[in-house]
Amino acid sequence: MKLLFCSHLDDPHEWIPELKRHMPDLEIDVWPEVKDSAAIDAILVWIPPEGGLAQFHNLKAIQSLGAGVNQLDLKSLPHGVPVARLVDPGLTVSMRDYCVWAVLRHYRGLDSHAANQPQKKWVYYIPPPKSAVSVGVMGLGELGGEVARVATDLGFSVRGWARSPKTIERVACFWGPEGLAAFAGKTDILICLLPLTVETRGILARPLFEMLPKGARVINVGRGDHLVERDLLDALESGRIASATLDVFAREPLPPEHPFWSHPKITVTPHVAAFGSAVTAAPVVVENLRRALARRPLLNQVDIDRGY
Ligand code: NDP
Ligand code: OXD
Repeated sequence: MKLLFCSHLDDPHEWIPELKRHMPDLEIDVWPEVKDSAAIDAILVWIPPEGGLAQFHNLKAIQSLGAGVNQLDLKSLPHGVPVARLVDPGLTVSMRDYCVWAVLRHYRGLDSHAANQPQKKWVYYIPPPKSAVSVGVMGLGELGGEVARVATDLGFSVRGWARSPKTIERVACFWGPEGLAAFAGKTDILICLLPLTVETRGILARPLFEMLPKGARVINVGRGDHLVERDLLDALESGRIASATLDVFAREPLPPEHPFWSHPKITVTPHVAAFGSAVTAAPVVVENLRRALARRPLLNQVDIDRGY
């Protein structure tokens, strides 16, 4: 089995020993050093190399280095080659931690305390009981499902929204476009953990903001193109949305002149909500390489038509 590693973000020196530990006879080329493109059986990729993947005629699998796969431009990939998104226990833990941080920060009013400090203002703020605050998670997959579960463990009232019906203990589940208004109507802290697809692009926009209770908080850890930026700025201005924590942006890195950087109600983090680790992800990737060799369906295989 010959694998091509292709990423400008992930470190091959971290990945190669871990992959080989689980598959000692694995051969690995690191883009752009490809000796023979016809010899490549599988690719482990964040963003496809220049020229696309059609140059690899014998690909048996495309394994994404991201949980999201929109950056692969699914429709441009060689037809019939299975694609898997990354499900990595390490990635899930880091996303869970980030969302806990963002939710508790809003809930405990930590931004107000930080703003009061330079003015030496001693302002007592005791939040309402957690059970009176509702956390709404859009996307109840690998990451959103875990975030919803941890939010219930913290004591919040939790609701979730997905594409298909779901049952998660102590989580009020809603689904489909017809379930969106009921989901949003009682969501105080909204977390977007959707994949970016034709259906979800631009979903964080005025119609949804108007469904939320006035003063709701928005946390976007999905993709930048889920958000209609102008609508968020307007909603913050009117007070419909009280504040936003944004980890992902339509343009990354976020350009220096972008208004989000200096907006007092927006917290920007540079697409770091979750990070995978070769140590925790390699076993899953290697299992998929074995499956590809045996021409068996991959774990976490993407439905190309659905887009995730
Ligand atoms: P999954 O594929 O496991 O879950 C996706 C969830 O979204 C599913 O519950 C799915 O519903 C739901 N969904 C998809 N389309 C719709 C729709 N049209 N309407 C309602 N619900 C929908 O993905 P993950 O949980 O692994 O990852 C989610 C996203 O998180 C990634 O695609 C990526 O964009 C983002 N991400 C961001 C990171 C960061 O650092 N900021 C890191 C990693 C991921 P159903 O269950 O019914 O199929
Ligand atoms: C991912 C990401 O999709 O890091 O994994 O955004």
